[in-house]
Amino acid sequence: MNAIHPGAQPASSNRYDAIVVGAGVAGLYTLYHLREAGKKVVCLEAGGGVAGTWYWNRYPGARVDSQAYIYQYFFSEEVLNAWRWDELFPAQPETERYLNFVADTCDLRKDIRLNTHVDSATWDEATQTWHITTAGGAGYEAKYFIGCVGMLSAALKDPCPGRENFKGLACHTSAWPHAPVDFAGKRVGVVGTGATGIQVIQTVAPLCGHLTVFQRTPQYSIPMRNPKLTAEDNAAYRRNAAAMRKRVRETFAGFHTDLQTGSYWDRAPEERNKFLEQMWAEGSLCFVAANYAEVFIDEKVNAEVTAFVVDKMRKRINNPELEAKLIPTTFGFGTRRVPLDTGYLEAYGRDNVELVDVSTNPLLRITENGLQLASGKEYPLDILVFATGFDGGSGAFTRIDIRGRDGQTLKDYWDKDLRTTLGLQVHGFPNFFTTGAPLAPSAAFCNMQTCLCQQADWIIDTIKYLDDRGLHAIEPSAEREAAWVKHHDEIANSTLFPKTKSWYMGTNVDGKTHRLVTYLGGDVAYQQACDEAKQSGYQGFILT
Ligand code: NA7
Repeated sequence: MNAIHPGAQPASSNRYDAIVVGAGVAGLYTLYHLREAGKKVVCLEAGGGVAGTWYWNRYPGARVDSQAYIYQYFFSEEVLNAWRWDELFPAQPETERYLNFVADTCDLRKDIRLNTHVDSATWDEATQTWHITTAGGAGYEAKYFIGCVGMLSAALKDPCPGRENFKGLACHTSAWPHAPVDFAGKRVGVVGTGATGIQVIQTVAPLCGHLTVFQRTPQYSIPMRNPKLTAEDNAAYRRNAAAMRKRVRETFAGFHTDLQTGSYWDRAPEERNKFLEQMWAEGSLCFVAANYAEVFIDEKVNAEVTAFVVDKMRKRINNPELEAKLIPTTFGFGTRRVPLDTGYLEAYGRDNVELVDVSTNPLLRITENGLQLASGKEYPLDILVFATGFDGGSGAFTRIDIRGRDGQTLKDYWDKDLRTTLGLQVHGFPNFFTTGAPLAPSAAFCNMQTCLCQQADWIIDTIKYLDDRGLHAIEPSAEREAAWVKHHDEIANSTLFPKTKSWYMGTNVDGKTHRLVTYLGGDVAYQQACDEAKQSGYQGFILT
């Protein structure tokens, strides 16, 4: 029997059927549906409000990269009928308001404990119970422990030492202050040019006195087309909601548009260019999610699409010196997460924006007055923004002390090898379920609403299956897990993704296993695999 974490002595009122950790997109959905299924459930949330990613990431320019009509939930008629979207790609405040509206409309708050950080979760084999402790000292117990902790919520630590010396504001984008930050006349530094850095840079450039961007690796970027939405647009979304709900589960990446059928080479060169132009004009991730799969598999296709994107970027930058710095040369288009931008490349044409290459002259330390590079050069700053990313897929789980059978910690298990079964369960961790975890589409390559809700549905059905049959626990066998990992790797290794360093591959975290976090067989194949597990009575899983 495992030792129970000291202090885990829950009051009887803290005993639940299921504990959900995280009140973001996946957590709110899971809470609602478990409650509808008659389970006693509580959701523990570290933040001071609901909305997960959209609670924490309130940095200037934060915005969803999926269209509102597919990022929204489809489960509540009341929400669908009452909510009005303002923008096709909603900014953080609108998305946070939406998720709060869902929490209110569905009366979720009474079962959510805010400001409750889960420190540890320990499986007790004898009683088949998870014991959970929180930073505030409260203990909870439950049969099922469900981590909806977010695939991008474990921020990387500062990229260099010395933050305590800095006289200005230094902040990771996911820990942005709630009070407004005044940029007027300020010297701002941004480290990082991923999807987040790009949103910060394009937004802050016109607001601040001087902006210094510290770039290690440039990015390909697609200009976003983001119209304001009308009442008619919203009415159409409501009319189409049932069809859209079905549609997003029929496509490769949970979007409304799907990968092309046939081969890229079936089109003549001018047709290929016309096709790429049409997709580009959409101004969305359709250029990725509704392109040909060969873009991510075939070096030659990738090279041609990359050349198309580079040409678009060159025309926007229109400055040879900047082009040399801002256009990637070390990886092909789409093998890292492609950001959507609004005037990002154009921002470098402003007099108050300076681009500093830190690929060969890295950050050394944060000083009292700014940031110093290895060369010794110091950049005086008032505000320093770390858009340096996350320990994607696994980090938010391993930062909780999760102990399964025989005291095995999830961190040790994943430090040795990052493995899951369907991204939903882990061998040795009975009745522990995950959303957004490695080896599922929801870890990265997906419209999140689609993939997270699909995973939550599987978890809820599985819980009902166990409870309806009086079963105590479920976990995948070691063989079942090995089979999923092998299948995942075969697909991953047939693509170009492993050739590029990125958070997709875990190369941004020292010591992390380099395995593609996201399952690339596509959502439809993934759903089939999940459905097969259910329909076979959980073959390959150990049920007790
Ligand atoms: P990303 O995409 O991981 O980007 C992080 C950026 O920070 C990237 O440009 C990194 O350069 C840079 N970085 C990290 N550490 C350093 C140091 N030490 N020095 C210089 N530059 C550094 O994170 P984001 O938050 O932008 O996006 C994460 C996801 O959120 C995104 O993919 C969307 O799905 C939403 P590097 O490329 O490693 O050279």
